[in-house]
Amino acid sequence: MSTTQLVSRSPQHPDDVVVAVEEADTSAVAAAVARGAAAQRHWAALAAPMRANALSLCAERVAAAAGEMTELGIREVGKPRGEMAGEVARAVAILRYYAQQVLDPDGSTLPSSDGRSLLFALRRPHGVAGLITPWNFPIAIPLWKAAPALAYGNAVVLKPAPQALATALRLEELLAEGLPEGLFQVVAGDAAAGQALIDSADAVSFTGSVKVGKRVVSAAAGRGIPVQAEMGGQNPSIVLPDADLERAAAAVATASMSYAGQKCTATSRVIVVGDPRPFTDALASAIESLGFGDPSDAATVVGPVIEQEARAAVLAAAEEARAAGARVVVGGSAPEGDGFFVRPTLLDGVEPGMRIAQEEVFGPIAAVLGVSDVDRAVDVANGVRYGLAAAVFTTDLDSALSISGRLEAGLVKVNAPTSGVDFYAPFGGTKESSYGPREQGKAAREFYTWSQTVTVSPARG
Ligand code: UN1
Repeated sequence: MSTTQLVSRSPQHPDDVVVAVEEADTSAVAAAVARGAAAQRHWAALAAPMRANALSLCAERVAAAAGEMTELGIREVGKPRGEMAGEVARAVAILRYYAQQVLDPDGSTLPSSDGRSLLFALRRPHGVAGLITPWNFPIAIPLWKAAPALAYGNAVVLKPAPQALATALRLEELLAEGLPEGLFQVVAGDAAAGQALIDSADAVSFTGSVKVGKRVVSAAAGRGIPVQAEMGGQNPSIVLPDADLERAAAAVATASMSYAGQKCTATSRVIVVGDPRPFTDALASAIESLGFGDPSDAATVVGPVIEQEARAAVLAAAEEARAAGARVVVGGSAPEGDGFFVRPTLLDGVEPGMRIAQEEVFGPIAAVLGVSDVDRAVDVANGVRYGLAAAVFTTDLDSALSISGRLEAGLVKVNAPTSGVDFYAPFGGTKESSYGPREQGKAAREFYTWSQTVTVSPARG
């Protein structure tokens, strides 16, 4: 039998192989799910305070390894130091939060129809949660799925993106210090392993592209198991004439370019109401002032993109937009060298129908679209198939409230970057960006459990 090696390379130094392991085949994935199922039966039967203690221990293990995980993330996915350290801190906070959620009410009582019975509804775990995660948040996304899955009594089998495999494998070792054996397992693989996981898990949670997400959703639905998918975005930031120009420019620069724009919540369309020139100038200088280069440097905000194809896609998107009539304001080129760097790129003169304003590039590229009024801004903002995040920049409360209410986006920010989420708040989008129940916060319980309604009537009398 032939085996395939999965290789994860550092995007800033592609010769640096971070990890190379054998790919799990279909039967290895099925075996992991079977081990998870056995472990889950004991785990779900444990007293809740013991599950809470185990998750707290996991949090402490990850916290103790924070420096190491930060270095590994910088090396493996090229996330700049400040953001990577923040992500590891977020991962620890997620574990601590769900350790306590274990002890939250897990159901409700209802009045009985005869006045004598006890009627209650409670939540029960599915069994083994299959998690399929991207490389861009190599520790936070696996944990914002795994922590609630575990807290509510499930086992987890995680199939991370190959580009983030080393970080996931190290996370598996750290969690093994807090959890019973077999409860949190990582399988190394690509599409075939993902399919094998969908074929054997009891619930599937996915984050990644719309194209893959749609396949995941239909495969899981075909088996009749719960599925949620968080997919792409084409996120707008609307700038009104009364916005604080400098602050708005700084926020949009961060939202579009930090971590080289590789977030499903990144701003890729900047919709300016009125004359777009003053804001475009302010945004261009805010972008040019962002630290660009080596992600291990604490001053860096924009590091490399994940791989060669990603860099080529950014350059091709800029060139295609230019050919369609847009202007490259800054960037549009790649520096010499073997790392996958591409300069933060801002385009203006973009029309809503252009591909750059419709599809996700997933890189450090954003487009300015000028519009005449607020109604047009809202129409343009909503005129895409995605609906994940949107922002409005204004100093007028009425505008903020009325525009927020008209935006087709799961997350709306007023005077704040589209990117950046609070792990204790519901997270997800609308339209083609998301499918299924919300992630994170208390909302996660709905996905990782099912509801059972119980009636207990008196045996006598
Ligand atoms: C963030 O903006 O902090 O894959 C989180 C992504 C999103 C997470 C964004 N699911 O980029």
